[in-house]
Amino acid sequence: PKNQERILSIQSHVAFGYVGGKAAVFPLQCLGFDVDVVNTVNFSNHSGYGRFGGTRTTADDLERIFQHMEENGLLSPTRLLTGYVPGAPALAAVAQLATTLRQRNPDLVYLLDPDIPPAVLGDAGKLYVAPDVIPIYRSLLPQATVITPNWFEVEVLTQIELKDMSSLRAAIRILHDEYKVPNVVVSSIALKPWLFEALPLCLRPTSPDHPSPEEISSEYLLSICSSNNHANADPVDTSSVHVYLIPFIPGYFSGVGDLFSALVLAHLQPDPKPEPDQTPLSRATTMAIDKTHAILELTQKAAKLLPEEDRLPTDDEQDAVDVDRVVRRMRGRELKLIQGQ
Ligand code: PXL
Repeated sequence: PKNQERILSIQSHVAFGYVGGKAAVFPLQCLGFDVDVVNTVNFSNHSGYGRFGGTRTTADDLERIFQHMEENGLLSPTRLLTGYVPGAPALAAVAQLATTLRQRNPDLVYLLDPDIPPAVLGDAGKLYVAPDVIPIYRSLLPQATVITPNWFEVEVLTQIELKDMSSLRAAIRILHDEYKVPNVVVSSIALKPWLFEALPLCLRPTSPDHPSPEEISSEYLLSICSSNNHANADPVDTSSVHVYLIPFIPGYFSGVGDLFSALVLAHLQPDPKPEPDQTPLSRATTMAIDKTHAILELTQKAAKLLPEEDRLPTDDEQDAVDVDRVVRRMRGRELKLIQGQ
């Protein structure tokens, strides 16, 4: 069936390494999709290196590319993937295109990764400032088939502070009901004590060496996916929620979320007969988590074999004065996508 499937991927490009489109396109091609690629930035490497540069694609340039593709009849993807888009004008251009593609094809499978950079201001704790991309993302949400926000992005989009199970439920419900997103995946959630306590006993991890909830919690991440079953027009809560417990691989890796989102999109098959207890989204999320975890394990294993200077631990003070040190560490932590294909 993939023979007929064409994904339009709109994400960042880096010359060296694997984030944005570089983390998404090759895996999608390996899975048999034709992928059309529009670059939202053209950088040397990802921003975690400390030194990076290149150009951002302007809204004008994006519109020109979309317009010429349109004139040539090249704009009929079956799936759409949008990731990091720098700045409100460029994001508005992407939003316009997504809306057009959705109107043209109600069956379009659109994965929106709402990348909202946190701005930290002042020293009176963390004060997050709403950048001008937030209202654009909110207006774009109803076009999406599935979104993959992180914890912070859920809080910003819904304006709900996630501090207990009822606020978490309320936030997901807002995404389903108010913003009409049928499928939501929140990946990489730190297993906070209140989340740990909320897990059913059969899911709660135990560790003989680390018996306290805090210690056990630090060894795992949670992912949550939720699908709304609005098809039967039932106004009561009919969502299916699945929770995943993932062994935590420590360290700073970039592009993991971009790889994960691409895999969720690739494996999302509207299946009339999923396995019992599965939904199309939970099936896709399972496969995406398995594969992302395997790539991360391979990446970590390879990083451990590097010469010592290339696997330096983070040291904020040292890193601030020695960017070369940061570069060496980052270079050794690029995802092993090719080796793990
Ligand atoms: O989502 C990762 C990512 C994507 N694109 C660019 C980045 C990063 C992470 O650092 O710098 C340009």
